[in-house]
Amino acid sequence: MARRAPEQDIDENDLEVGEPGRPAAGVTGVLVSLGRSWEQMGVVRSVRTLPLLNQHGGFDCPGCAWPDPQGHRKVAEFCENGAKAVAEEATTRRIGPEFFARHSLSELEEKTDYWLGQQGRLTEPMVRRPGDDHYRPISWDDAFSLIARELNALPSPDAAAFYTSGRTSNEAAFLYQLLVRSFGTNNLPDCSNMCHESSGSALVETIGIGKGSVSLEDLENADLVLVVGQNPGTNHPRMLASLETVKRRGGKIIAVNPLPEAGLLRFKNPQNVRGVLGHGTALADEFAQIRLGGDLALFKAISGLLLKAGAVDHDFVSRYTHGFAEFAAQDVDWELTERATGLEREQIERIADMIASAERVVACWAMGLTQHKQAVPTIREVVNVLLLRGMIGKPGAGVCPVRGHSNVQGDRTMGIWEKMPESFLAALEQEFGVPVPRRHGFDVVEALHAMHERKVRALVAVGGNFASATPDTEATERALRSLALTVHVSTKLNRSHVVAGRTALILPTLGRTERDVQEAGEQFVTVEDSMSVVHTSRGRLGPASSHLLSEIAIVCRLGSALLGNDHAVPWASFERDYDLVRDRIARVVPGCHDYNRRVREPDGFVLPHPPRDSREFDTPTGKANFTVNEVELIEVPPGRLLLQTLRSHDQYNTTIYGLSDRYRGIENARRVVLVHRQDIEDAGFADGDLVDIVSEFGDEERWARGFRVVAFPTPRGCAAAYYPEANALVPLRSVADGSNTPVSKAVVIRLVRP
Ligand SMILES: Nc1nc2c(c(=O)[nH]1)N[C@H]1C(S)=C(S)[C@@H](COP(=O)(O)OP(=O)(O)OC[C@H]3O[C@@H](n4cnc5c(=O)[nH]c(N)nc54)[C@H](O)[C@@H]3O)O[C@H]1N2
Ligand SMILES: Nc1nc2c(c(=O)[nH]1)N[C@H]1C(S)=C(S)[C@@H](COP(=O)(O)OP(=O)(O)OC[C@H]3O[C@@H](n4cnc5c(=O)[nH]c(N)nc54)[C@H](O)[C@@H]3O)O[C@H]1N2
Ligand SMILES: [Mo]
Repeated sequence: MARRAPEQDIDENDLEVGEPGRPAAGVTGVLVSLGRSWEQMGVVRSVRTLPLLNQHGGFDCPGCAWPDPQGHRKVAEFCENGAKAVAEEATTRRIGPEFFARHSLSELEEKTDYWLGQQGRLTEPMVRRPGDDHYRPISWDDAFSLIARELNALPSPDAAAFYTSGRTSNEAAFLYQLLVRSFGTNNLPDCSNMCHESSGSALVETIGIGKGSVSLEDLENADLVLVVGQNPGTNHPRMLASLETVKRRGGKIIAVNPLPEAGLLRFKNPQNVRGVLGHGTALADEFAQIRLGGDLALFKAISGLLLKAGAVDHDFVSRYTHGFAEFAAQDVDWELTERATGLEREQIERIADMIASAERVVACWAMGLTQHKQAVPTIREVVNVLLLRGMIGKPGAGVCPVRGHSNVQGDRTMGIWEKMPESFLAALEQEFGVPVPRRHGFDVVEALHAMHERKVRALVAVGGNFASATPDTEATERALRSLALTVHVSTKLNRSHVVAGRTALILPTLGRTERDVQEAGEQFVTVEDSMSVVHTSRGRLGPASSHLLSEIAIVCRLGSALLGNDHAVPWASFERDYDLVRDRIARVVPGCHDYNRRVREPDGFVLPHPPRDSREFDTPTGKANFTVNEVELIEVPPGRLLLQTLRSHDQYNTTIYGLSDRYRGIENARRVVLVHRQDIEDAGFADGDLVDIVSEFGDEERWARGFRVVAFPTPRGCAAAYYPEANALVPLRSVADGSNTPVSKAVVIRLVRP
């Protein structure tokens, strides 16, 4: 296993390539996670921490948003990558004022995200003042007054953008959006804008609510599960155990993916003896190796085949849906379908047959669908197939957009959205007696454009790594450096801190794993998982430093500093006792009545979901809507490739844990571009050559230099490189229709010799 000392950075010449496609998880996964934990937190801290992961009374895994089983939980309800996420936060490494005295900003700018993240936990508030090349310590009080002064000096509240990443608790998110709206703007861009926004848009239009309709039990009781555009072996490893259950009960799995991802094809369950010792379960019964962006055409063709075979749930369609006649009048263009998908008609027919004969179908998807220009219509087509078969609001069936960040769904429920509906804004106004602005705010892409145009002059971020997660790195960094103010509430150092505005602050905060004691005693927070279950999370470790404040405390103190001690919102009492925040959530947020009592139930509670609960669809037609969507072929000129940017097995978004993309067989390097062997040859290169990548968008060109080409079994014409290194290539203007999500999975590129 390649591990470097924290003071070293990545040496890209150490690349090793092995055979991809070894079984996912199993014994190696357990060993890797223990190794990483011991290295970062020491044995005693690991033994104390890991058993509390996802247990009643313990803390919610800061990794992904995959739900916990209700009732009985296994002793170790975590996975290799969850353990790495914990180790990353619970590390015993620290960086305080002496670190920032030793390293200037200009020096830190030269480091990779990997190096920055490996330095350890932030311990004290720091400020970079105009013209200084160092961050220096600042007291909390001075930090809040300085931020308040800068924000109040802006020409308008709309000149600030307030970003959130999806780790923020429900309580912190609720207070944060209240603070931002009390200040006078709806500029609340969040990581969801780059993530499942397309799912939200498509689901609201078609079924009236932007959330998944299945429970964990539904998924495990399905007799057919589609896993589309998702790599669960790496990004949602605990999902593999549910997929294994599906298989054990005789169900089938169809994987649709351009890459033969190990977790989809074979899985060894580390939580049972058979899994640890055996050869693993072959998961996918059918693997459709689709071209990037081909899914709209695929699902449209599947619908055509279902219609032709008469495999339609007419009772469901007539009682609950709208738009069937127009939808059913379409013909399948097979030539277009084969060009878009790269799949053979026979395979699509086999898949349609499997769907036609299944009683309970769940469709799961993630970034492989959401980050395309046609993401929204693509997801609408997935919904069309399920509607045809009556698969919404039925046990063991439904839509399952698999969420990323552990509380990204909860943050939305709490009002982190630049365009919350009027009903929410009115309830907020009524509850607190503060005027709430109605004009929609900026999402991530709009905020970036506004920064370029100097309309936005300040960025405040609760969590995340705005500089590295967003598209068009070079231009984005220029925009961030030009801001009057950047403020980051963070646990660890990242690129966004070193791409500093004129005045820049780092506010260090408690993580999920840490005990949070306030005046009213020890506190817990609440979160919502990917399946709308709301439950508590309580950290147990001692804080990384005695100077840390919780995110809630930071938001409350900023609230008092910015809006005045006599502000209508009782910021100080909210900081003392989080129950008081939850009482307000109960009164403002739909579905959260009696919140304090219900979250204290052992498994928490499930938020209402009308299509799932009672086949009610809150759409303008009052029904679930069939939609008609046109296939747009992605134009790739000769000699060009279509590039997707994705996660390796050893990272959490922009946080790089290490350099081992084990299941794909790539070790020790991250600046690699995976290309089909024949395409490498056709471009006049050899496997392992060093190349520069040029992205082409209209007449714009973007460069990312110094990548190794690696021959990989991707479809012809398709390539892959890691996020965030490849973000420099993603054009800011290339966005999904209807959701404005950056198109990170289809970038037209050419490879050039350096
Ligand atoms: N360990 C770990 N866990 C994580 C994260 C992490 O970084 N590390 N990130 C979290 C977050 S925020 C999120 S959003 C999720 C992300 O979870 P994923 O969506 O699984 O993440 P990606 O790596 O972006 O993988 C996209 C997958 O879609 C496939 N794909 C790409 N384009 C297409 C296409 O056009 N069609 C089809 N059918 N497939 C396509 C890719 O080959 C890849 O397998 O994971 C969450 N969990
Ligand atoms: N090219 C390309 N770009 C992408 C994607 C892609 O697939 N391709 N994926 C997109 C997706 S799906 C997402 S969700 C976004 C992710 O975008 P972000 O959410 O902005 O990025 P992260 O890397 O998850 O943020 C990591 C940082 O969060 C901070 N942090 C960690 N835990 C905590 C905590 O408990 N509290 C606080 N306050 N801070 C904490 C740490 O300082 C850490 O450095 O990126 C998007 N960008
Ligand atoms: Mo995400």
